[in-house]
Amino acid sequence: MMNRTYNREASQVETWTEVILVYNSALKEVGTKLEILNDEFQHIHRYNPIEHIKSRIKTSESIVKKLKRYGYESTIENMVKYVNDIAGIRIICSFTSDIYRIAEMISHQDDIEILSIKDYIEHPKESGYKSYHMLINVPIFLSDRLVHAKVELQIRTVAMDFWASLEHKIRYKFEGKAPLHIKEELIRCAGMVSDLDARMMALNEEIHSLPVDKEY
Ligand code: 0O2
Repeated sequence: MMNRTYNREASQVETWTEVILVYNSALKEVGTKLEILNDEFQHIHRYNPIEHIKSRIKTSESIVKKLKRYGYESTIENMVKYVNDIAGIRIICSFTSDIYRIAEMISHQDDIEILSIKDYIEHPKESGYKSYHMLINVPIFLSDRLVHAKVELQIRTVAMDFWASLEHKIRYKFEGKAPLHIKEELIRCAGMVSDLDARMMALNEEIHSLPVDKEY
């Protein structure tokens, strides 16, 4: 079986349709892996670490925009090589501890190669953005060959996702030049999100440590 790696031998990628087919397959592969992990976790620990999953293929317009920002020509070769989030999966968890649990479970899977990790929870962005990003390389078995595709995983809590959605909307509306008081308020809200996440996690841990048959 011929081993063709999309990220490394991008020149062999023939058509846009074929590329999108591969990235779509990568989303399906990783989606199934995540569902299995969630089901098994539910079976053993009686709860789901994943609240919900959103996946998407980046639009051609956004791909072209990103390539332009990076200073590359809009070619299929460049897009496969330089745009890391053509296939993206957002995993929304209840608690911060679930994020690291999921990340660890994924990194233990032999067929997945971890290309990079960005922990914006430990090191939030200047904007206040918090999320855990993993760039992974996934094998796809086609009818006559094996190919690989990059998938960007963004793992975050419900509260982090709520914040990121509004901040994204604001950034988009003002094209990155939002009024200072809005930026400052967003940073304050990011602090509240962190506080809420920490308190909810502590509450959850306390609930789990208390016996159920005792009167309080
Ligand atoms: P969009 O419109 O969401 O697709 P890379 O993707 O690795 O080449 P970068 O910027 O170094 O480029 O990667 P990073 O920091 O991991 O960010 C990737 C994605 O995370 C972004 O994709 C956003 O979806 C999200 N993100 C990063 N920073 C912020 C932030 O400050 N606020 C919000 N709301 N989201 C953020 P895109 O393509 O930049 O944008």
